[in-house]
Amino acid sequence: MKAEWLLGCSLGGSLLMAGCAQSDKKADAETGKRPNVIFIVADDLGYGDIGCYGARTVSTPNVDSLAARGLRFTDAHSVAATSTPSRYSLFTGMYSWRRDDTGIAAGDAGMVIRPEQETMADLFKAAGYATGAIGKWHLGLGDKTGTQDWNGTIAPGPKDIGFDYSYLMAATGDRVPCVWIENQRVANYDPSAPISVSYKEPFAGEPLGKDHPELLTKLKPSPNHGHDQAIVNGISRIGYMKGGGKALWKDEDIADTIAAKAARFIESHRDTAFFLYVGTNDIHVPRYPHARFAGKSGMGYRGDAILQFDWTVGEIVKALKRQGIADNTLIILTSDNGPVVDDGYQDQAVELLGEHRPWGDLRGGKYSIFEAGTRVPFIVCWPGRVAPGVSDALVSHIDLFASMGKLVGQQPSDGMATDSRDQLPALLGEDRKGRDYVIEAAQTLSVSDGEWKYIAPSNHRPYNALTRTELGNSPEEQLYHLNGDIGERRNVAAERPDIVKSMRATLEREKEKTPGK
Ligand code: NG6
Ligand code: CA
Repeated sequence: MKAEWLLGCSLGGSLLMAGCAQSDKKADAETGKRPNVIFIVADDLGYGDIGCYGARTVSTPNVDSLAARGLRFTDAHSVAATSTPSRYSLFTGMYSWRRDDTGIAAGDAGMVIRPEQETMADLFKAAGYATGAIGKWHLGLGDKTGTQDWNGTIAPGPKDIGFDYSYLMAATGDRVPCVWIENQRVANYDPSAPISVSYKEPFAGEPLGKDHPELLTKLKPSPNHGHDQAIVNGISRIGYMKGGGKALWKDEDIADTIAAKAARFIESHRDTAFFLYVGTNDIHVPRYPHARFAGKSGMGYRGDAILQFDWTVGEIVKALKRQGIADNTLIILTSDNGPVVDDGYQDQAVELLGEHRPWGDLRGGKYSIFEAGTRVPFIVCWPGRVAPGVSDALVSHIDLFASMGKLVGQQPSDGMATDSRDQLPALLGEDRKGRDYVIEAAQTLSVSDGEWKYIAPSNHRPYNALTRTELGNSPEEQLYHLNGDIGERRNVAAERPDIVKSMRATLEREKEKTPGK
């Protein structure tokens, strides 16, 4: 890691850096130069799912207030249309599609980001920040698939890629193991119920959802979606699991746990600069919100989960205010990928959707190369520094690595984060243009410059009938004029071969870059 101290601390050793962090704290608070940084990454929250992005039938006052005090981006993108590749790119500043092993990770996957790869957490740590990761992980734990010791220390883990503290779900709510993992050990571990996990075969004597629907007291899987294996908390999951006892999570308490752990991290680091990643479980399936929210949106559990997400945001902001550090904390709120309505459980999301449009005016959704797959809510709130407003700048999660590096005076080491560019001026509202183009990934790749969007041909199926998603795959090249056709309805590739040619070339140039170069 190369240090580039912009903050008046040109010191090398980590001890000295820590001292520098302390002594400059007051000055930093005054100048707003060394903010705390919190990333709130929602799961599957769509472009149209929150009030400040146009939702009318569900109310999100806490997110809206963050947007009103901050900068709301209209053209911000995750790198990929599912969680693992999206988060991989966000943390590493490398395109997930340069590797073939960044697809949706199983709950017993090994670390997708290896210890030798630099992450944004490493960057903050080198700048003297305390670092924490709370909530949804989905980037693998341990060395190799299926080899974790769930009854001991799981290593390598977040500590090896820059996070001092972690309190995580290994994968998703719908995947085993259904336990919290704190600093790489199962939290509230129950020695009377040793944990075994398998994605290959069931454990003798453990009932499965597909054979025992009568045990599915909280949620049943949607037909043909799977999610009918291990049963935990009256909900069947993907994967097999045995044991856990009192360590097993209760889905209705997951948001409370995440909010409480985030608040505790904030409180215990009020006197140190910190970087905190909060990955919410909301609004991923299984959606089973706390009774405080259940039935409150009128849209079923999906809408209730949006309310619960909004509440979580409010709790984080409240914790900052209680500590008097809200003005000097930079919050980035975004989503890992676009929305999906039925993603595997009978939660009435489809039936009760009504007028609500999770994707806003965009086409597609989670899993799709159309805009709704990766154009995501993105709010930057830093009251001490960023003027409130709306920005149409073209921005991507890929640039958070280099931009945060710029913010804290660190550069990636050679060969690291090579796809990431410093876009701090755009993130702070000082540059209204942003990137020249963004590249998005689903089963194929696309490139967009904000006005035009080119989708590379793909022989994958065009439609996911289970989730009712238009995936955007076509054996033909596609070109859409987003200015005027934001819904990607009219393929104008044949009319504009000049633009097709230049965008195809841009994509090819990016693909030819060697990772790490
Ligand atoms: C899919 C699951 C879906 C969800 C997704 C991951 C099936 C049929 N569907 O494979 O329910 O878990 O993976 O979502 O198994 S993500 O947002 O974490 O990427
Ligand atoms: Ca997701």
